[in-house]
Amino acid sequence: MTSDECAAKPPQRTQVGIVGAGPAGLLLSHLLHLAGVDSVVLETRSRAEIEATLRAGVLEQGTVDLLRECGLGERMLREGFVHQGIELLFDGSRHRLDFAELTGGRAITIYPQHEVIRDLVRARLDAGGHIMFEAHGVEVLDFDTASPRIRYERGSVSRELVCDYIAGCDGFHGVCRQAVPAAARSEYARSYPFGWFGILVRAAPYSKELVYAHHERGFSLVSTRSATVQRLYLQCDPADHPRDWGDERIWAELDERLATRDRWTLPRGEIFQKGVIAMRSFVVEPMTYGTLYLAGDAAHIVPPTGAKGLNLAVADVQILAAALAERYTTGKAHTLQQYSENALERVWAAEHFSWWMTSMLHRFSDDDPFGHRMQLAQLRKVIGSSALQTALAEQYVGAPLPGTAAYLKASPPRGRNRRSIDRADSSNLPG
Ligand code: RFL
Ligand code: PHB
Repeated sequence: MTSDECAAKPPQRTQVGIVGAGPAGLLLSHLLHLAGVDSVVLETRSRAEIEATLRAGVLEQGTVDLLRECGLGERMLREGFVHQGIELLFDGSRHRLDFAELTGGRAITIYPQHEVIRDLVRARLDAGGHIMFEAHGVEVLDFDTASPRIRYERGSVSRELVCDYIAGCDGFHGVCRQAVPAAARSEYARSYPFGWFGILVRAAPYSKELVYAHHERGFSLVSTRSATVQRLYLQCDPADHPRDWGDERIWAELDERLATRDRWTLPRGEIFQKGVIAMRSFVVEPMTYGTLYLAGDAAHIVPPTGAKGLNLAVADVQILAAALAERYTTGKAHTLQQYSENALERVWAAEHFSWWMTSMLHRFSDDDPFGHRMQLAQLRKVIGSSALQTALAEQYVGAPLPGTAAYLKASPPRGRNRRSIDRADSSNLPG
């Protein structure tokens, strides 16, 4: 542990115990801090690891607005790229969707997830926040009571943190969702018969905006990370391994799938990272049990085609932080009890959009020419209809976040929001 990570002895009590230092857990901790609510974040990996994990790139307008409003926008606004549209490539031609025009000036920002993580970690540590990195063997306990506990090990020392609430922000493979009794949760899932093979290339940007390409050999996506690093994806077999994809095969496949009548090709660059990503849709309902609240990938997964996962995690914790802030400020639990219902509305809309984009753009089976024709008909309809273009654009840039950060302005200065919760008013407890 560095002094940076946790200056004092690990706390034994906090208001909100947060499992997972991904975007959901860290942003929740930051928003709660701004609302005067204490939290402790427990993360199984090291700071270096979480700051180096490459994942999302696309931030919705509402995500950008929230990060800016809560003081996290400086580097994002300086280093991120604002994109005012995307392109759909099919049947040898590129077609631009102008988001700014279709959505009244809304846009997306390309700013890598690990940079968001770095900004969040820095902000929490600068504010004296507690992030317990390398906390192993995390167990969430007693969350069917008003005094839930989190047990964990750090070094070889076993510790316990008593909380008012636990936020399960530990991603799809975390322990929090699994800790909810099976009979108390319903899970809805779909896995797709393909994966994405993702690479990072040292090259200048290949396109001004992201290109989503439909091809009979499979989907591909041209994205970017910076002026010198580009992110490309190819639909692949989910069982593929990076060793199956030599550089020559990658470039040949990209040449074929991205070929246009005006002979667009990608100049070669050094490929310095390769990986295979599974494609899955998943939702658990409800997103709460007792004093345990699930947020982000712990509660739902989308295939990356709609670029929604990180943005949904942000929306969840915005709703949850506002509800917790209200709970501590007014003593009322009503909004908190509505958390799952409120969050799930946006979750299902994003599930539908991600499934629709995935279904429209990927090859589903080797011998389905009818399916291929249906996809082309759908893509032509989108391009030919301003109503469909608008529908796609609105969903891609994302609906505004509910009541964006209004509670930040309303909340009292830090330290004055310590109203203890009324134990008798634990109406979310099971039984
Ligand atoms: P995370 O990021 O998985 O963080 C969970 C954290 O919890 C820790 N953890 C534990 N800690 C303590 N105890 C335990 N038992 C623990 N178990 C796990 C983990 O180490 C981790 O640090 O979940 P979170 O915070 O909900 O954030 C979700 C996003 O990471 C995810 O939805 C996005 O990356 C999805 N996604 C995209 N989302 C977008 O909005 N826009 C995009 O452009 C976009 N592109 C993508 C993506 C995801 C991708 N992959 C790799 C699946 C592109 C790709 C390729
Ligand atoms: C990315 O840049 O990683 C990215 C962009 C758009 C997506 C998915 C991933 O839909």
